[in-house]
Amino acid sequence: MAEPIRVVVTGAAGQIAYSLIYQLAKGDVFGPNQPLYLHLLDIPPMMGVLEGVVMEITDCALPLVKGVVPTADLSVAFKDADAAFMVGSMPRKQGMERKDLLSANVKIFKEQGQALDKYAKKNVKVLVVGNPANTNALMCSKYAPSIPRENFSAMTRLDHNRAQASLAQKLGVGVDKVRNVIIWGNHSSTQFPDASHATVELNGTSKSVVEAINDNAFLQDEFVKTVQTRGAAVIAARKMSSAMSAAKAAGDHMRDLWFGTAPGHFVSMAVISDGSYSVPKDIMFSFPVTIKPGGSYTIVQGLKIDDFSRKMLDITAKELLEERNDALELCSD
Ligand code: NAX
Repeated sequence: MAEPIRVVVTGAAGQIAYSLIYQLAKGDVFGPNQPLYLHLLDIPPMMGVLEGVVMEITDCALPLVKGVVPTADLSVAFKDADAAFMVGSMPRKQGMERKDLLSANVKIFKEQGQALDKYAKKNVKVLVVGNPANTNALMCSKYAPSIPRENFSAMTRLDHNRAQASLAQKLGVGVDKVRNVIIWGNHSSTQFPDASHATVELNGTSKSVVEAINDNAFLQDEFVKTVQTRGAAVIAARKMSSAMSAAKAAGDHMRDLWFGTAPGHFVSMAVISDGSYSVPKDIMFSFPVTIKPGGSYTIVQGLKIDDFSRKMLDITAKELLEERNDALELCSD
């Protein structure tokens, strides 16, 4: 059996972590032959709840789990980390302005970036889930200069999975028959869910989703809005935000970083922009990517961007630039 790896989950007493930890512990993400230590970070008032989570992990009796380290100490949490799921963040409270929320999170992700820099392995893979995820990932990476920027990404996989499932429903096919949807930009309501490069397998042959649906008004309006507002729809129904599907998406994202994407498939993840598709550089922007085993990703190049898509990409890029500039201003305080 392989040497155990060290996997950090922050926000470990929260609801996404509750679903995520089980997937990690049973081998769904790093494989059924990969033992691991779970490093579970939360804030001091949550240590009691976290103790209950640790009891449950023990009671699952899962052989891949070689140890569990519950902690509120960043130096313990990030020590020798191979992979980190950054789920914990400051939630928006009533009366809180967007800038107050950003300010609280810049502080959290600055400290956690510094801890990653100091204690984690240099090849650690860092996935930021906690919102505002793109800008939190950017800040985390900024304060971890000894770790390559390409090792940081933010999660838009839930939006990607939502888009794929929504198209499959519309087409009346299984979700596995639809591939290569794209989420561009921010994990926020400005994201651009794009079906124009997606394909669907119908009766054994691959066809463009645009042709199969043959309804541009639907693809540019209802489909886009449904995916953009799906999180709010879940909250309205469940009275709590998406957790099971968010944890599944985080697992999908990290598994693809670990094992690579299947040939001919691309997935969406927010990575540092290199200027592809005329997106401003140095923001964490969700692009279509292919990934080689071990986590080296390539932004898919050469996709045709029509006028509608250009407008949508520019809107979400503008929001990310504003978030980045606000965050940078807050750090200089
Ligand atoms: P919960 O409120 O259930 O859990 C968050 C946990 O984080 C709490 O236990 C809290 O004590 C902890 N925490 C807060 N500050 C911390 C810190 N400085 N260090 C360590 N832990 C800390 O939220 P949950 O539903 O699990 O959501 C977690 C985050 O994911 C939120 O920011 C949420 O907005 C974000 N989401 C991101 C998604 C994405 O697609 N990128 C989708 C789902 C989700 O909305």
